[in-house]
Amino acid sequence: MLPEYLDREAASERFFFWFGPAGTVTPVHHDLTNNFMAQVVGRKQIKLLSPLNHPNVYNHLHCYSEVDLDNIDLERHPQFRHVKIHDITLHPGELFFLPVGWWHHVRGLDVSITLTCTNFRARNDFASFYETYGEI
Ligand SMILES: O=C(O)CCC(=O)C(=O)O
Repeated sequence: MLPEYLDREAASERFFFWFGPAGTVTPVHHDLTNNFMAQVVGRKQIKLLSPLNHPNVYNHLHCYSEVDLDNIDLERHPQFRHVKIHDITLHPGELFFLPVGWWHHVRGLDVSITLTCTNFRARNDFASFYETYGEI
């Protein structure tokens, strides 16, 4: 439970369970919390983009990008050519710290179970002052 970092009392509301077959995709977006991603079963591929890429990711709606990372169309999204993508594979038993604002596209490489923990002891609600909530 990582008591130095996570608040056990808050786990039931701020813990997320991701379960799916190989090939399940969560399209590129950023979160409004810091996350720990705990990989329990199977592997996950994470394509990670720093928040510095924000002007080039075509953030058309809330925290989502218009760009399909599986099929990048540079004619439609020319600014995306400036984006650096970091490729990470998360294995069972690994814990990944995903900082708030980092863009991520996630694919299950196997049947996969991931727990996402946002129940940090430190303040972790960055949604309340997120100005681009809704259509932009
Ligand atoms: O594990 C996944 O498929 C997606 C997790 C994710 O995108 C998130 O927790 O924000």
